Amino acid sequence: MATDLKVLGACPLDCPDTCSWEVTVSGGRAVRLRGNPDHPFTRGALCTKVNRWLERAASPDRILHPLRRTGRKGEGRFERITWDEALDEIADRLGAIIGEHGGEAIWPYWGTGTLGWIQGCNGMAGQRLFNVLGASRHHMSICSIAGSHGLVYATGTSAGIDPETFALAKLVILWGTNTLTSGHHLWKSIQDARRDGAYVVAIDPVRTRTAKQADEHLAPLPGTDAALALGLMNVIVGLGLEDREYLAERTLGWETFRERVAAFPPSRAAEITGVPEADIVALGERIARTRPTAIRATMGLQRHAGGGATLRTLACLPGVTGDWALPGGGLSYSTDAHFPIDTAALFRADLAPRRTRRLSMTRLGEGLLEVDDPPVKALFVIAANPAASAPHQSRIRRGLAREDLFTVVLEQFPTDTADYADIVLPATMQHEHADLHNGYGHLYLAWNEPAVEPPGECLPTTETFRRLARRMGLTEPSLYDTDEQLAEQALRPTGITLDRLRKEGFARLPLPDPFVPFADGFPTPSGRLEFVSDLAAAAGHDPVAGYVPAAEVPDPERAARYPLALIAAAPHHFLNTVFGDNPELRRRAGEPRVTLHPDDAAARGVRAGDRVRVHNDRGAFEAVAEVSDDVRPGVAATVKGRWPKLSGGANANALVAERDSDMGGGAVFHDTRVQITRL
Ligand SMILES: Nc1nc2c(c(=O)[nH]1)N[C@H]1C(S)=C(S)[C@@H](COP(=O)(O)OP(=O)(O)OC[C@H]3O[C@@H](n4cnc5c(=O)[nH]c(N)nc54)[C@H](O)[C@@H]3O)O[C@H]1N2
Ligand SMILES: Nc1nc2c(c(=O)[nH]1)N[C@H]1C(S)=C(S)[C@@H](COP(=O)(O)OP(=O)(O)OC[C@H]3O[C@@H](n4cnc5c(=O)[nH]c(N)nc54)[C@H](O)[C@@H]3O)O[C@H]1N2
Ligand code: SF4
Ligand SMILES: [Mo]
Repeated sequence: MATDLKVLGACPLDCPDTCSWEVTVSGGRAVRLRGNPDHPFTRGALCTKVNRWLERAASPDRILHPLRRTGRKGEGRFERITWDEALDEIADRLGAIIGEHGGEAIWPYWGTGTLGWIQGCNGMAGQRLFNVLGASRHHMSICSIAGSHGLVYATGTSAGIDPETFALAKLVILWGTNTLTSGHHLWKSIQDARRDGAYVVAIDPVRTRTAKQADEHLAPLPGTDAALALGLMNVIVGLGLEDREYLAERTLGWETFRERVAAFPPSRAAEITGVPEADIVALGERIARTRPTAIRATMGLQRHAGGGATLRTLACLPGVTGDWALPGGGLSYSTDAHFPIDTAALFRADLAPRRTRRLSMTRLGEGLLEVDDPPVKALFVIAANPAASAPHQSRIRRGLAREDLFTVVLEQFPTDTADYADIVLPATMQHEHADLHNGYGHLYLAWNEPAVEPPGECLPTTETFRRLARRMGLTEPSLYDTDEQLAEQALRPTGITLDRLRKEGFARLPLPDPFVPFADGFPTPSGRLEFVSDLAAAAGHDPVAGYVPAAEVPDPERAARYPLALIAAAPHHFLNTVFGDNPELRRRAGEPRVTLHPDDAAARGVRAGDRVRVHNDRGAFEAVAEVSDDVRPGVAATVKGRWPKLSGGANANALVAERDSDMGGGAVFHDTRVQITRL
């Protein structure tokens, strides 16, 4: 009797936890998927979403063959074609476009469908080919970049503390992060801390499922967190409990920053944030007297026009208290930058004829409708669903509908974006291809070994681009590197070999445990935590860390027309738009909803269960109203990830501006003013 085979892999989704998983293969079929019990962070559990992975892989909707459009753009009508036909057509069209407009008329648009270094957006699979063609460069601005930039000005890197050290904290602050939804494995470390007496505070305009589990919840107005942080530091300094030795030895610019802190007494912080002054004083005192204090601040916090400054200023708080020096103290954002992956070796920028222009992921509408010289004539969408996930939906749709745009979509499912494709290419799922991953919420690398043969004619992204390169007659040898060669090149600086990773499935970075990242200084120009930064000044920012207001939320004119600030955060049952079409998860998630405070609902004659229209001058979506003081007055809460075509044609991104945040050109998803009207 054939025995079942167990194959180790990793979850590819854009989630900090990057779970290690084990696929059971029987008779060539994947019959079971579970979390790896031996992985210290996964601890045997996946999540509500990925527990349905194999069901998703076997879905009748899965795209299994290349397709060519037969209907109008956006209609989603296609005919099956062969790979040969698809590659011929793509090679011909690209050749003609390059001949007429040059390589920059091509935009390879990678999304976060998989974070892999080989198949996914971290490694920008296919980038080498696009370099050879001289294509425009893709700026991955959609998710975390503003906060990363802000942290670099303060601590020299976006890589904060190891989330596993939260188990050692005595005070845990969950700041603009919904742990139990958007990366629940950290909760185990928080529970460990709690068993040792730690106190947990959530700071979120919405009383999320995480905030409900916390000991205390503060609900600031969206985009005001830097003012709150300054108020808290003001309380600490007022008590004389700042860590003077740490400030003298490990930080730069304290004298100047202290003046800024002095300008934010709790009364002023209360006025800006809407958090009661007494609560700010109480939390400030608690932080002042509790060592170590661990702050978890993730991407939700920086989806505002002042998002970069927010993370920059939050990172100053553990500098004032000296927490950065302690295991279990400091701030955690994304551990990505701790992984010394050789990106230069992977991307091979040297293959490009010259340094080409960069187009921003969050400005797709602009890129397709306004960018000229040359205009974008060919769009490759790779593991992305911008018609659902990127800002200003109606503009994106107008751009995608351009008859003179040649769009190729590499997809697993018939998304709203795929509906606009000229050619759809069928993509493998994670258990069908090889990939290399790192967590951005822990310190482990993972190797994902393919467990089964791909269904139908699905191909991994790397193989798709190898075949296209061959079809285009390109001779650059590195375009044909195998997945294993790519992984070896990427891994070289990590000190962990592919052989070992393959054998063990995962490996922690060779760092001390517990890991205190800045014990020997910060990777800033001064080697210290920089309250005042020359780099920030040179980039046109305030040299001193501080509070930069959001764009729409505090704008009185906009507030008069659109009185509610909309937050569309991570949904519990979907991962961005992945699983947004899964019947069981949709059933559990229920209809699209928007939650209003009872006062705001009453002012609009809205009762729980009413159908409402959420709208502003950019667009609208429909939802069922939920009335609850889980949201603070003035805020309306919904989630991202809904498929427009399954939700009446639009989702929250119909209302979001195509605007850059203060740093890095990040997106401003939670900086959106709206009105809500009963239907
Ligand atoms: N289940 C699930 N998990 C996910 C995802 C998903 O779609 N579903 N998405 C993944 C991805 S791509 C990412 S980037 C991460 C994102 O995960 P998070 O970083 O957690 O980001 P968000 O869900 O956008 O926002 C988190 C919380 O911040 C709050 N918030 C919004 N604005 C503000 C503010 O101005 N101040 C404060 N204090 N709070 C604010 C929101 O109400 C929300 O509860 O999660 C990943 N994990
Ligand atoms: N309103 C609002 N909008 C948001 C956010 C928010 O907080 N609020 N969050 C933003 C954030 S943080 C992010 S990261 C973006 C995400 O936005 P995108 O990067 O566009 O990600 P998704 O919408 O999840 O689309 C990913 C697609 O990749 C496909 N896919 C998955 N794996 C593979 C693969 O191996 N190969 C190929 N070819 N395809 C694959 C999936 O089927 C899916 O359709 O959304 C952003 N949008
Ligand atoms: S989505 Fe996150 S929690 Fe769920 S399996 Fe993937 S990595 Fe783990
Ligand atoms: Mo993200």
